Amino acid sequence: MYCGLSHAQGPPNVLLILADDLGIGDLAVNGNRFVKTPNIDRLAGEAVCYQDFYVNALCAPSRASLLTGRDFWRTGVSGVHGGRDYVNLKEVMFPGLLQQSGYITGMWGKWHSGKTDGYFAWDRGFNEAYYATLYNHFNNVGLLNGKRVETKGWATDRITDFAVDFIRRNAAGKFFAYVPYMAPHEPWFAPDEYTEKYTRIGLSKPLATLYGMIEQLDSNVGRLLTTLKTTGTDKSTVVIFLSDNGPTRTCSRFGKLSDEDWGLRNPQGLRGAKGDIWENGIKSPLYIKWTGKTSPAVQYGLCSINDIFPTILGLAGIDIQHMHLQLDGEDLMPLEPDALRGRQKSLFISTHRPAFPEEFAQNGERTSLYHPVNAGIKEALAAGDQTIGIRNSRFKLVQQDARSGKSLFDLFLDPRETTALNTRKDIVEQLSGQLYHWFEAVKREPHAFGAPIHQIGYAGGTQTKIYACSPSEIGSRLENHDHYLGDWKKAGDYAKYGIKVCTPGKYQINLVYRIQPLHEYTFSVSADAGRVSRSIARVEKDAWFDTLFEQESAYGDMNAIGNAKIGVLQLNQDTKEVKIGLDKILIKQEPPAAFQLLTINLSRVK
Ligand SMILES: [Ca+2]
Repeated sequence: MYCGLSHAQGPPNVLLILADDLGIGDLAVNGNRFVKTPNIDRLAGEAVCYQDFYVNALCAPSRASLLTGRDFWRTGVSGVHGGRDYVNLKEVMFPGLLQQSGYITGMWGKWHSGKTDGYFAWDRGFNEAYYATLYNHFNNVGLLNGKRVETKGWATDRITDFAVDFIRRNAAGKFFAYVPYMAPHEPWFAPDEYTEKYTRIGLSKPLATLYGMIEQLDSNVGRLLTTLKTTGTDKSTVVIFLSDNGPTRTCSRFGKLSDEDWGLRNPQGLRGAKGDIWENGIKSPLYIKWTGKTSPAVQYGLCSINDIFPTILGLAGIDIQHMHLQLDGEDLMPLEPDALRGRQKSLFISTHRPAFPEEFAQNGERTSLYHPVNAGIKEALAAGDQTIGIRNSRFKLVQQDARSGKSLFDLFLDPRETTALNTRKDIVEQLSGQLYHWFEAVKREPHAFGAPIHQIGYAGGTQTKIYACSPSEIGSRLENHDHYLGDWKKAGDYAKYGIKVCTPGKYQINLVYRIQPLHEYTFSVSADAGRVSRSIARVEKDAWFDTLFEQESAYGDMNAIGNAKIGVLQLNQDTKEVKIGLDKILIKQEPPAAFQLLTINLSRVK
């Protein structure tokens, strides 16, 4: 007996459903006038509904907190791309703890916690996993337990297929099924049979498509819930539903939603959108249902995505006290009305990237994009420059940036954050003190703001890829982008990458890149005392071993991307770093165009 619930049959299964960029107001149950979400509405009607539930403002930060139970900056995640989306390998993720205690664990969909060997779901506590490539909503190509798989049709349907099959196979045992859908993340796409009804009633094309996508997501949630019934696991499974961040107003396919459409998507009129620390960026539905054990209830009281980790481990009956995990989350048990009433808690809120200090900018260094954070920069990060906030049971203090100062809102009276209170300096001072103290502590965490350590020859693997946008150090002129390291223009430019050599040996090094005609670049790649070098002057096409690279939509035209063999390097057990240097550049056409480095591919050779 624990959490006040009878527990004769042992710990329950857990079905954790995560929507992507689904706003609170994207559900009919929450006041959306047009979208049809009967399955999620029914789930909400039967579940404990948490009204004051917060997530982080973007995808990778929320997934980091979900899986580790910690404020995401502590985990090494400080962005959604540019190498900032890897959860440090020393961070403990709860699926591994479930697995160790006898659960069979599975995950299918959007991982977004690291995309190279060692960081994938199957490396981090899942018995089986499908890594879906972002954001290919149709005919998704991904990795199933590390092997390339081409799925057909709508990704939302295929993700459900994987989960349904898993639940059927494991119905007799204890399972944890994590279903992080990619819907309704933009670009918005949906089958005609879902969108037509919305266009027929006069909704705009973008909104009709979005709502079609949400309805398709909803019917797939329905399939999951039906599967629990048909497999007889309905009463032995806790269902948890949430989103990872607030809604977006802009879609790459359709542009920005009109004011009218945005009003329909955001019926509560919350301030901000995905990416913001305003309420609409960070509020999410949270529904938890255990058939036969929980009663439908509306739960008030502050809680956050950090709480999911200890709650699931509590449900599973796993004692984590002795592990000293330093979680920021707390168990939400008991799943009963009023359980959180009077909960004294402060939530710390931050946007994804840290703001660099002024002196860093004055030195002529890059301050935008994803410049690596070295020890000096980390130490110099100032709380006063950051987009951060703090929320207690009633008040929320928001610091948008250094210039705008701090604004205090009474969310009890002003949930839309329309009017900053200027008379409560005492509360501002108190919350601000807490907030700044938190930031100073977080920034000193060992994993905070670090670059990934690339695992070379992980689990005996022979082929490994380092994404060029995840360096530990770069020459100051280079510019690190979402998916490539750009602006290679001058001899002396360099990038370093942290590695761990799991399987020592000789590795063939290839560079994958974009190059402009009439340019010639001589690169060297070095590790320890070894060094190989050669020039690249065109789009070469050496043998590819990539399985995800060409599928991630951001990469564009593959004909413009080269793959050149540079040479063979010995990597030893104690090799900690690979360095790419631009030794010479020959430009036969002005103005010079920048070379873009996409990946460094390593293949072990006999
Ligand atoms: Ca998201």
